[in-house]
Amino acid sequence: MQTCRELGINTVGVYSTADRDSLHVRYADEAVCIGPPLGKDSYLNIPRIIAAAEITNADAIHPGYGFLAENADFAEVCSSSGIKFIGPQAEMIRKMGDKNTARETVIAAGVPVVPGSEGLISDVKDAQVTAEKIGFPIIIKPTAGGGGKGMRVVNEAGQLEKALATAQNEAQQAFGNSGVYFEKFIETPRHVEIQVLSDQHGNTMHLGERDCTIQRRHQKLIEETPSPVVNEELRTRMGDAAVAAAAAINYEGAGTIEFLLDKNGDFYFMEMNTRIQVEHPVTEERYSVDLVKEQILVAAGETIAGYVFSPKGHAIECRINAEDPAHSFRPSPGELQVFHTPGGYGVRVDSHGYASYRVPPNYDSLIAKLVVHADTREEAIERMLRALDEFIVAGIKTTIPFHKKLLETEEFKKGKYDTGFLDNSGFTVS
Ligand code: MV4
Repeated sequence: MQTCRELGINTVGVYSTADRDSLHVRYADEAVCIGPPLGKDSYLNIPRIIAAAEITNADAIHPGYGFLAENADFAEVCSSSGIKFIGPQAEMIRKMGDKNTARETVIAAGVPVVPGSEGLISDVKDAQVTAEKIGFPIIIKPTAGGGGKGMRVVNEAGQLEKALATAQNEAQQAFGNSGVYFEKFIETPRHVEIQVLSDQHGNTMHLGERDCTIQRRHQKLIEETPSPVVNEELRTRMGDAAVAAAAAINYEGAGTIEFLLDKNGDFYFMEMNTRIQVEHPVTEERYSVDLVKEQILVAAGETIAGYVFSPKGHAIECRINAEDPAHSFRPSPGELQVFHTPGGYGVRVDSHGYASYRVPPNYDSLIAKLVVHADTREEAIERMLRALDEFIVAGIKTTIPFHKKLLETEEFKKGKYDTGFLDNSGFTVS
């Protein structure tokens, strides 16, 4: 909505009854209530959203980064209703949404993947033979999953039969699809993803990487660019691989190719996110680009041919969540009695909150993205610590104390951390 205001495009916000007071409702030129809090009755209800678009005469829908943002059926209904879905075509979402199909698609495009099964594994015999060939430990992944949901590590042959059955059952329960595939389990990797942008004319480019290794139970907490462990040579190789993956499906829009980076500096395709992501602002800061504006322009048929970026400095995002880091990050909804956001040179806050706003208990706990940009990583860390000190929230618990402590650790300062850091290192906030 902020971008549209600058572009002279009028906006309609949709909201559930739990979100009446959210800032997106006030930023919109018009707002339509689409139902009660439960997703199926509002934000996941395709007919209600299409109805809201039709009564307001909307030309296009920006799906954001949750709910229906990667729902191929929704993209298809938009298209057949004459509404431009700001994102890729339904077929592209479908191909990348099925993780085994995505894997096969990028293999054909020459993108490196972790050694694994050829296709889905259904029977125990096939599982044993394939796992022995790959070598333990292996990881069983649901093809309809993503973001780490429903994955299982198997350390030895004796555990395989039971693990396979459990994984298939859980996949069926969670996704309505029991399909699973195997990969060699990479120990303590880093999560490094590449931002791509494609237009409708066959042009694809990448905008470098984001290091999203600081996660807790598959929830990212800090993202930064550039990655402390990616040099120009590696960036070029990962960027080329990401562009090849997007080009393989004739991609359109902004997308992210997720890679695992192992201790030896080898990288492997994990999955593609066919949406703008929460952490896109760090790329915006380093590349001086409004990625949402680019999404809208390519959706309108503009070309990206001739785009040249001059990345500069270092950007870090801390996710400020309504959670209590001293109590296992349990949700902490409620009124923002005080909400003083930091500012000053190189500091950006994206939020739907304000003082007196009540964070509802219904949805994701993210209440603000605190993003800093500086010339160097060291200065960015100092700037972030300064901004975290200025950020005052009262009435609820937030992840601010967690970030203050984490940014002071030697591991973070040196950039020497991996995906096991939060879940296994014993790092806590009291
Ligand atoms: C893996 C892996 C190790 N080996 N695949 C989790 C999220 C999903 N996108 C990929 N995930 C993983 N896939 C192989 N073959 C370890 C993870 C993983 C992980 C990856 C990135 C960041 C944090 C993670 C935490 C646990 C597991």
